[in-house]
Amino acid sequence: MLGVRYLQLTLAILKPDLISHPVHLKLVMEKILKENFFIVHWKLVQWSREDAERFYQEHRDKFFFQRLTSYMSSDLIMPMVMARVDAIQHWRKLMGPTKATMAKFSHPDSIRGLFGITDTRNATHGADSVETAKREIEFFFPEFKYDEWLEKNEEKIQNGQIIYNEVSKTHKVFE
Ligand code: FUP
Repeated sequence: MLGVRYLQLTLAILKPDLISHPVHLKLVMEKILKENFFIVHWKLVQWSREDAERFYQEHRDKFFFQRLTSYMSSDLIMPMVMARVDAIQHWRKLMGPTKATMAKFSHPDSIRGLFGITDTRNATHGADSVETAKREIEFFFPEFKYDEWLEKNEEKIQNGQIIYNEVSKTHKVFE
């Protein structure tokens, strides 16, 4: 396929408070499906402190770095690869502003506005560019080939050859 891509992939993380709250988790998963994201891969991971520090290294000089890496390695997290038209920006819009304490007032219907607890415990993460999405997908799913996946599946998805599997909670592309 030549020219502009129809689909984009992004990397989301559902953070510990969301994973440990089944009702909130279910609502977020429903929101993801309602907003026409395709769930390509997900897994549950418990990070070591070092994993969290490596992932968030761009923030190592920020005042919240210790708090952030301690929180993100405190319990299970759920990284997800999701596909959609304009996936990166759309997921960020759905999440709302980083600072959940503000989001509660400015974007009360956003995921962070609804389920964020503090500016650190802010429910979800989302890649902010294609480059970051590729790097972050590689971080969690090193076997996943970003460009190859789009190349192989984009046209099939456009033709409707995709189905959501309620058991695996992922979408499957079929022939
Ligand atoms: P975002 O891209 O919206 O996740 O925002 P940032 O990359 O700026 O921040 C990454 C993470 O740092 C946030 F998700 C939570 C944490 N953080 C804080 O703990 N306090 C802050 O004031 C800002 C960010």
